[in-house]
Amino acid sequence: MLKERVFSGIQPSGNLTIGNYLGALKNFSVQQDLYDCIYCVVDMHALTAGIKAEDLNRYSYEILSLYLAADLDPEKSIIYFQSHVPAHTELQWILNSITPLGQLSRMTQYKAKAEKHADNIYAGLLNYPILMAADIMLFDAKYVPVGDDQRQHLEFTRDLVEKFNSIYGETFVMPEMLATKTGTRIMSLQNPAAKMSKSDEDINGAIYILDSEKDIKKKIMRAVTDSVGVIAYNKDQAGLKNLIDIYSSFTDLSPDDIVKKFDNQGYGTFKKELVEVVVDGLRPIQNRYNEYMSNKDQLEEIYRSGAKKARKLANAKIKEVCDKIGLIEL
Ligand code: AQP
Repeated sequence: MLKERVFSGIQPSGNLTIGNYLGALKNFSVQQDLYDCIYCVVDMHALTAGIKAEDLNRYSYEILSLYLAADLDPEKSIIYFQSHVPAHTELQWILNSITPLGQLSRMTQYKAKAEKHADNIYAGLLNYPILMAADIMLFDAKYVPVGDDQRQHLEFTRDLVEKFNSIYGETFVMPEMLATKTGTRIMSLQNPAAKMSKSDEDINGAIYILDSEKDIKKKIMRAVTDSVGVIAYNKDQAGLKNLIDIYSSFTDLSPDDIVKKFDNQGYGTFKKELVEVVVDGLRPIQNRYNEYMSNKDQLEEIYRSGAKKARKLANAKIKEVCDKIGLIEL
């Protein structure tokens, strides 16, 4: 029986955080044994962040290496760079034409980023969700393993699937979110009301996957908590709740187990143990990452072969779409 398809991607717009790891990457390798998986480095998305050319290039290699270090296996999954498969942007253009502008402008991520950079908002930022929808629809992905922060974009994709199918006839598979237990939304260590992001200007708000032990310790010990002074898991102690979520995601202990474990202990003791949990959790991936980064030939072989497989699938889908919308076949 054919396995159901999974598609996911991470944009090379900065150093990956433990939010990216716990919300997305950590689950990728588990899924590759259960599903037919496609994991993309969505480099075209990163252009919407106004990134410098040398940074885009470096982060792209870094993310590919992190995929492999997180146990993604090119023999089991298709791993490639989005820009190597032009069908992504081709489908995006087609979907542009059935996307209501009002819906795009109401997207939370767009509003948050537009507010941050009010002086230079580009069309790419607004159109980002359409490209994401095209990524998913191009491969008829049934499941999309993304963090909770991307839930709205997935709903948007579902709307486009429904709309296209109702105008042109059954063409695309309706995708669903493949949710994770915890780690679905890791928040900034400095502002628990904002999600932890790789492009956050406050580097103390994020723990990066490649951070040194010293930096991880510094950031966790300085993380914002509260003056209640009791270890508990509730939304009124949002900073602490976030730290418990991080602990839980790395250890698979439930938040309740963690609260019990640290009953009657201070925040300092909890934070010190959290440092160990995070450092131990990241060490294997950090070690393997260095091995992959030092072998660019191997990386090239992997992304070339991935692009070839992805193009074959994507081109067949684009052909079907063009036919449905009335474009003349060459
Ligand atoms: N804080 C988070 N908690 C849980 N999951 C998260 N993800 C991102 N941040 C968190 C998940 O990581 C995957 C990759 O996302 P992306 O790079 O394509 O875009 P993003 O969601 O916009 O990630 P960032 O880190 O916030 O990037 P920037 O700062 O460039 O916008 C997704 O599956 C996402 O859910």
